[in-house]
Formats: sequence, structure tokens, C-alpha cells
Amino acid sequence: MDHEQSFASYEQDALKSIEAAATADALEAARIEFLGKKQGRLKDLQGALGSVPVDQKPAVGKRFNEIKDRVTAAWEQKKLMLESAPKKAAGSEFDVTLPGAGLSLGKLHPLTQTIEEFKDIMARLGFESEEGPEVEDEWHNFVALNIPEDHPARNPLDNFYLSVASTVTKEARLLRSQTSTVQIRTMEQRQPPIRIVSVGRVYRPDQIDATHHMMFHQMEGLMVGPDVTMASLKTVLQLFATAYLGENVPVRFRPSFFPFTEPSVEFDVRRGNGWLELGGAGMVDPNVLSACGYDPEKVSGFAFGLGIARFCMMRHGIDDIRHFYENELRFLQQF
Ligand code: FA5
Repeated sequence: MDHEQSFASYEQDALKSIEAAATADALEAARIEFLGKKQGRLKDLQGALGSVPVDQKPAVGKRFNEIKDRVTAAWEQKKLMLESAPKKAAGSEFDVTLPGAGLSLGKLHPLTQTIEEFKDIMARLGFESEEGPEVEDEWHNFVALNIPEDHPARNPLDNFYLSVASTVTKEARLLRSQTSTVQIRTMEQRQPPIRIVSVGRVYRPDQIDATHHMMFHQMEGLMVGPDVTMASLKTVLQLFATAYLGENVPVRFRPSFFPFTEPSVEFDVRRGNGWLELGGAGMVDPNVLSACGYDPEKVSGFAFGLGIARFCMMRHGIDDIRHFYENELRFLQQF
């Protein structure tokens, strides 16, 4: 084979090999075979140049360089092409090198943010967080809370009953109407001293308006021990309101009635010219302590139940509780 033929066959094979290389590894293998400096076909061609007659050397050398440059250029071009090709994950059309479309990661719902902050504030005051079931029996929702059978709060029209009492179920079941159920569950399982909060959903067939919904969140608080007094209750609620709503928030405690606390108060915060009721509270009724196996002569306790959405509305100037449940993005994005 003369030089021209060797050059042509080298160039043809090299270009074919480079063209066929579909991966960086294959292209590298082609480089080693056709452009390698220490061994390979280019090196062989170069070696053969030694036998070219002196008078032909300049022309053959020039040809050699031209071919080498063409193969090198083809190799570099292919390298660029492979590097800029879309990097698709195996079996996917997804190109990981394309710039992102700037999707927002989303945020926690304002009520969830409020719940986290409530738990945080109460943890700083030494209250652990407990959970209780949303589907309850009448014992935990009413009986142990000193709410007798004929009490209006047990009216089937004012509750979401799920089943009636039968020989199988023993007790009627309902969606809990208050988180006070967790007071009972906690006292049944633990001995004083107790300092807990429990946050969760409660359900009531209330008429929906700007401050009422049929499903809403409450935070229950319970503290039981040898020296728990009404002063402890007022201090904790005042500290809590200050921590969440700010230093100068005017609060008031209004005498009220709950079957499971004695005395009982309603806890209001100033809103405009009026007051917004944020929760109920009081000293745990001795009957409730007894129902849970405690001796009311030895321990006392306070409890409170706060409406979470109403606190959040107060802080952010939200005028209607329904905003929380409509999931309008323009509302949610503000938090
Ligand atoms: C209770 O639910 C008592 N369990 C609170 C309690 C606990 C008293 C422990 C004493 C000891 P009340 O029904 O008032 O109380 O509800 C408490 C708070 O929940 C209200 O002040 C209000 O902030 C919120 N709330 C009540 N009903 C609704 C509703 N339909 N929609 C939104 N929030 C509500």
C-alpha cells in the first residue's frame, strides 16, 4: 500500500469511528486508536514516513499533517457535540441540564404555621404536646367531662354522631366537638404533675359565618398538680397571648360556665371597639378529676381550650375564618 492509500484508509476509518462514537468513552477509545501519541494508527503512519524518499518528504509530510488535522478537527467537533447534548436520565425525556422553570416550593398553610408556633410557645412554658383521636366515644367527649345525658351540648343535632350505642359498639361514636377529650385521655393514662397541650381538629354543625366553621382547630391546655390555681391559669394565658399577639394586647377574663370547670371563664382579646372570644378556660371540676381517678383533695388543675383560627385572624387582621378553608392561592401566598 502506498502512502496515499494508507492515509485514505486511516482517514476513512478514523472519521467513521468518530462519527459512530455515541458516548464520551467511545470517543476516547477512538482518540487513542486514531490520534494516540504513543501508539495507534497515527503513530504507525508517522513511522512509515521514515521510508519516504527524501525528495517526496515535504509533500507527503504535508498530506500527513492535513489528514491528521482533519481527523483531529472531526474528533474535537464530536467531543463538543457530545458535551452539549441534552443529559437525559436513562429511559427518560427529562433533560437535567435545562434551566429550571422557577416553580415555587410552596409553604405551610397559615393554620399549620400557627399550630407550630402555638406548640413552640407552650413548650417554652413547659407544656408537652399530646394527641388524641378525632373519632371519640361519649365517655371522653361528654360523660367524663361532667356533661350529663340531658345536657344540650349532647343534642344529636349539635354534634356529628357517627354511630349509636349498640351491643357491639357499646358506646355511640361521634366526631369530637372539643379537644377537652384529650384532658380526659391524658389524666386516665398519667399521674400528676401534668402540663400538656393538645392541638387538633374539632367538629360542630355550627352555622358558618365570619368567625364560625363546622370544622375548626382548638388548642387544649391542661395543668394538674398540688398547687395549681386560677392565678396560674391567668398567668399562662396572659403569657401565651403576649407571646403570640404582642406585648400590649388587651385581654379580659369573663365569668362563664362549662360543666367541666369551676369556676369557668371566657378569654377575650380586644378587636377594634369590641372583644373577640378566643377561648374558654377554668379550674378543672373536682368531678372530672375523680372520673379520671385523681383525688380532688390532693390535686387541682386548670384547663383551657383556644380557637386557633381566631388567634391567627387577630394577629394578621383576617376578617373571615372562611379564608382558611377556601384555599385561594392569593390568600395563602401571603403567609
Ligand atoms: C370549648 O370548646 C371548651 N372545650 C373550652 C374549654 C376547655 C373550657 C377547657 C374550659 C376548659 P367553646 O365552645 O367556647 O369551649 O370553644 C372554645 C373556642 O373555640 C372559642 O372561644 C372559639 O375561639 C373557638 N370556636 C368555638 N366554636 C367555633 C367555630 N364554630 N368555629 C371556629 N372557632 C370556634
